[in-house]
Amino acid sequence: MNIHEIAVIPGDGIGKEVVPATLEVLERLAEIHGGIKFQFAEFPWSCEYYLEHGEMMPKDGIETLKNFEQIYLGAVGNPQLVPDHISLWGLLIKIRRECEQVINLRPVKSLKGVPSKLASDEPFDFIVVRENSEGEYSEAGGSVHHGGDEIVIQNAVFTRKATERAMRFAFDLAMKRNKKVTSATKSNGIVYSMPFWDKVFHEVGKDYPEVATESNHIDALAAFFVLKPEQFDVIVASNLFGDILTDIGAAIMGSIGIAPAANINLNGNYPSMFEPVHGSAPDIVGKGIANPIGQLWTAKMMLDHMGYDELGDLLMKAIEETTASGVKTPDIGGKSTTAEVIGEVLKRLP
Ligand code: GGG
Repeated sequence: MNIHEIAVIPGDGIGKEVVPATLEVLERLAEIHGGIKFQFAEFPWSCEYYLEHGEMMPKDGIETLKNFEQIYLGAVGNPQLVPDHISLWGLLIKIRRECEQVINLRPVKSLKGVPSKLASDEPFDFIVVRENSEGEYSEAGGSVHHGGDEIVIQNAVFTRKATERAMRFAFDLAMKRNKKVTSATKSNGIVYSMPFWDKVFHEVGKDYPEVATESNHIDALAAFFVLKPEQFDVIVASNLFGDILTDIGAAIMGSIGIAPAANINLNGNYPSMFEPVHGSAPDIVGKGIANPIGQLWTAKMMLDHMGYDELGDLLMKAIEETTASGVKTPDIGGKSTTAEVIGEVLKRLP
């Protein structure tokens, strides 16, 4: 029996509802496989933990996580309790950085039975490669003249190493898909980092002559997400642009409740982390109607990453059969609860 140790961080809000619900599905998939077992260790790190301890995770939290194969996370943030930048940098971004999860992968795909918000019914299936280690998410900057005419400077950081790494990842991925990469830029307005981004994109592209390339300014690209998403294959974007684009991606899929994400450690020296795109959704906490599909699809990404593609495919088939059957939470036009969706997915596994 192959035992896989997974660190589980439900986090805040609906993370505490969808994470435990989906663990049951992962356990069932391990049973179907027959030769593996997931050993889940749950950590209560969250905004409530911060109120009690003055920090989002203990001092040795990262060292603890590094002992696990993967990290399975729900949602982070409760602005009623802790300012968002403290909770995000104290947990989510801290883990991404310290576990060297340098690529954030976010599929954007139309799902059977989920009404798209778009005018056209044409299916779409693309993936955003988000640079996950630097860019606009940086600690570089500062502020002066507090309380008066304040001056605040926030620097974006773009290194050759991380930019090229994200580009190469995107091109390698495109080689396994439909051989097209679109770069999200804004080099007409942002005069240092984005022309550099374009230059690296162009240079790396030369190593992949079979891959078609295009560069779109982020504002136009955001509009194309809505107007003609079927034209995309792989998109490469900086940290902030990728974050914004994938919320639009989730919206065109039908709901932010169904969008998955994976933070990938490329060296295999530390765990990768799997978390849905959605946040803690305080408005629906406790109602039992949080959509578990984003978390389940995230579990599929974790299974694929671990080399259990056949289990990931079984899970995805069960998810699509469930949404197509009409067993759906209200955000995607149904009347079902979180538990009912999970029950239906379990029923549809062999
Ligand atoms: N599911 C993880 C989560 O709670 N994300 C909320 C969020 O604001 N994330 C920002 C980011 O991905 O950079």
